[in-house]
Amino acid sequence: MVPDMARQSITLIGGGLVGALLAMQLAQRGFAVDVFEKRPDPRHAGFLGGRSINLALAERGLQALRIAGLAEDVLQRAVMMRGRMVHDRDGNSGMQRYGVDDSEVIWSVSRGALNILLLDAAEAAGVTLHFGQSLIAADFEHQRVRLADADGSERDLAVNLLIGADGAGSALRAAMNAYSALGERVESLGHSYKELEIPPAGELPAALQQLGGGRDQYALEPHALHIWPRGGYMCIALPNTEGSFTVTLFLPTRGTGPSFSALPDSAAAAAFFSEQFPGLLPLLPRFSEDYDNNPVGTLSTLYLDRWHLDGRALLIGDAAHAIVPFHGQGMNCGFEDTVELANLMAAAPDDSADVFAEFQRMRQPNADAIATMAIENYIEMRDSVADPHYLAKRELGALLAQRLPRHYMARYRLVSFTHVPYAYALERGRAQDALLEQLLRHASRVADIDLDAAAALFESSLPPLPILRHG
Ligand code: FAD
Ligand code: E0Q
Repeated sequence: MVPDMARQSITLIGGGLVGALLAMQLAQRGFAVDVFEKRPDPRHAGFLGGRSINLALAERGLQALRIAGLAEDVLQRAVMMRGRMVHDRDGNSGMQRYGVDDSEVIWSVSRGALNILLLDAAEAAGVTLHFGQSLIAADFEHQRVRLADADGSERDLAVNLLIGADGAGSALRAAMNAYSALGERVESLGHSYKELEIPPAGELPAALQQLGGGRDQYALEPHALHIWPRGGYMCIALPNTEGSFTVTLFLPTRGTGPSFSALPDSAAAAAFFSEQFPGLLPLLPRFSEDYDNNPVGTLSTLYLDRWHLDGRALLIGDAAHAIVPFHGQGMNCGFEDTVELANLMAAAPDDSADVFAEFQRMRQPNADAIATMAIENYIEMRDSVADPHYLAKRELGALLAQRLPRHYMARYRLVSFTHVPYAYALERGRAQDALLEQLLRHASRVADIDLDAAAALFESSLPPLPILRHG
């Protein structure tokens, strides 16, 4: 690059997970990047009032972090999860492995710690961060935005390229949509969530401290994502490095059965928990405070016809395609977005209209596919993980995966442990599922199935999988 050549300048709205990682990569590729983030600097202010919230990082997100040179740092602060531990009403639990071995695991990471790491990395790469700066309006005719600081005082700023990584409730999206309709559609799931916390075992009554099998300081098996599926609702728990777990209750927002509106306070909710989650409640010593103080979050899927306003403004991450969290892929998908966009921008730095259009062309079919799979995984999680037919399919799938690694790979594994496009995983998963159903129609027990015939059916019906192994 010519040293004194003016670098394209980019104004990024939102310094969350996707914004920070995108900013870093754009700076690495020579762009001048300013990030405006609504919240105060988490490195000084303390993150989210000190609540620890975590999320699952899988291969797609990890690959983006590798490309940015951050994977090692992140994994150092992550807890490995080998599978889901399913807890039934009677207090029995069983582990369902996610992959075939320990090369196929996912990672529980602290959202706050990850955000801080990404902000530090962005700054080190040359990004200028502005905290306590909320986008409140955009004038696309004159390429100006209006920002408000924490006291509400406002200022105008001239911008060149605008990118919105400001999350599901994106203010930039609202401004774009008001200027030129984006074809926005929000499908509410009708379910909401609330976070609770299982403290380290040492903080629980002595009688409960062996529940994790005496493992370290954890009250439950640390290397698992715990699920308490109950049909219309469920709880999950992900491990934190400090020995605690963050529990998330997913429940209908309103309705006559159990719902957040029917359980408005911790007194009502405690009675519900002691009936439906009797093994979990004793692990939640701060149940009442957590339930009464922590907010209820809503869950929906966002679809847009357009992610960009010609070459002037683009949406990325949740701002463009928020999904329900039941596959643990929202951040992973957003991280994949950042690599794609940074590469396209670097290849054609002066053609933002083409780059933004190409970005949407490449990513939207995949965002749509993971949106569909995330909703399907909810049904699977809350209803089926304990269902005999589902378990039989899993068992048959595992046998076929061993026997036919080039012709069968569970959809979960395609999504979580490979880089094949999400749209391919959805399509391949449908085709494989149809064959499994066909085989199980004639034999309800896996032991009754002729595996040679089953293998022949898969080989003759489906093309081989692409080369899947990552490095
Ligand atoms: P966000 O993380 O929402 O960041 C947006 C940023 O923009 C924030 O910092 C916000 O303060 C800022 N901002 C907002 N408005 C403005 C404004 N007007 N001006 C300036 N800044 C603004 N994904 C996974 O991959 N794995 C999981 O296990 C997982 N679990 C989840 C569990 C739950 C309960 C939920 C709700 C989501 C989960 N997700 C998970 C999804 C994941 O949280 C999101 O996909 C991810 O956070 C998207 O990142 P983002 O940067 O696009 O948006
Ligand atoms: C994962 C990892 C919030 C959340 C995050 C997740 C998962 C689930 C259920 C939920 C899906 C699974 N899953 O276990 O199949 O793999 O991230 Cl609810």
